[in-house]
Amino acid sequence: MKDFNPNAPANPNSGIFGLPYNSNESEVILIQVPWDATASHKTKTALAPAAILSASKQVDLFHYKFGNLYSRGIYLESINSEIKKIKNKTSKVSAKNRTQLNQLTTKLEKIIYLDVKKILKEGKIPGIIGGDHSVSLGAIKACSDEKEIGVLQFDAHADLRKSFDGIKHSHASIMFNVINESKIINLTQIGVREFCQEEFDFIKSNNKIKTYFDRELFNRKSEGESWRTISAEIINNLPEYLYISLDIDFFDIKLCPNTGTPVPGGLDYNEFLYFVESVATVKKIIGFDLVEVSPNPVNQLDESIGARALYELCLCALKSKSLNSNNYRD
Ligand SMILES: [Mn+2]
Repeated sequence: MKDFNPNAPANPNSGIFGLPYNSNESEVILIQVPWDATASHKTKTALAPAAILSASKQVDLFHYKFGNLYSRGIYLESINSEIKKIKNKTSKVSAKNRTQLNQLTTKLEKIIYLDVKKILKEGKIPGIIGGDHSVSLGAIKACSDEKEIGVLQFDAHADLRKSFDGIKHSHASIMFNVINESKIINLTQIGVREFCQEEFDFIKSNNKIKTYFDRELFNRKSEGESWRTISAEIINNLPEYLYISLDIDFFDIKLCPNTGTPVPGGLDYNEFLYFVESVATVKKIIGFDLVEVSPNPVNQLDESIGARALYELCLCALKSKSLNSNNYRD
């Protein structure tokens, strides 16, 4: 700890973002889930936690809006041995054996659920580093047991398919499963720009879901509405307690060229920062995840953007937790 200089390059033996804090000293606890068994395309999402950890050492700690909030501690747990076991088993299962794959993903969900539950019990903020988008389910279930939460999903896709390719817990069905299996009171989707009719009909028929399609956001901005006005409208309709799920493909493909299903469009990075920082000053973020980052060994762009977006989520969650003197667990 005494060697820590927040202005200097990260010590190679330091923790995530070059921070010196241990688990006891940290209010944000990150869990890594190197999992891509349900990804549609060949991606390297399972390699994301390690690549993000490595890229995180380059992130400057001082934050434009929140200063040195990192001093409240961010800690990355080592990979849960149970997750390693499931991953090993999965690698031996034929991709065609849907029954077995569904059983293993259900087991994984329970492990994540228990890990997140434990972090919440300690009054801390859990953050999940995926992995494909299916890793969110256990975390959201645990958070929705704790508080009446809404999920704020940043994603190019609606992820509301009833099942995808015979896989119940597919990345493409994550929010369908969240709606049906967790206790969330609201799902707000931002930036969605690829979806099927079944998903569109589901959005329109389910009053828990509010989707701000990418085209709608673009059109409103084009016709003169400010991002401030649009953000305020969205944020005013959110419940008090939130879980944020950030799929990296939410951003324009120039920021995540290696992700499994990139789609053109999406918000600018600064618009994202403006939005989540606004959320952090009026709502309480009790948990979050970053998913679908697919490392690119050539330019390391996806993991560098991912590390910065993750840092932003950590600080926004910390900021939101200190809104008043009460701990969010009341
Ligand atoms: Mn997604």
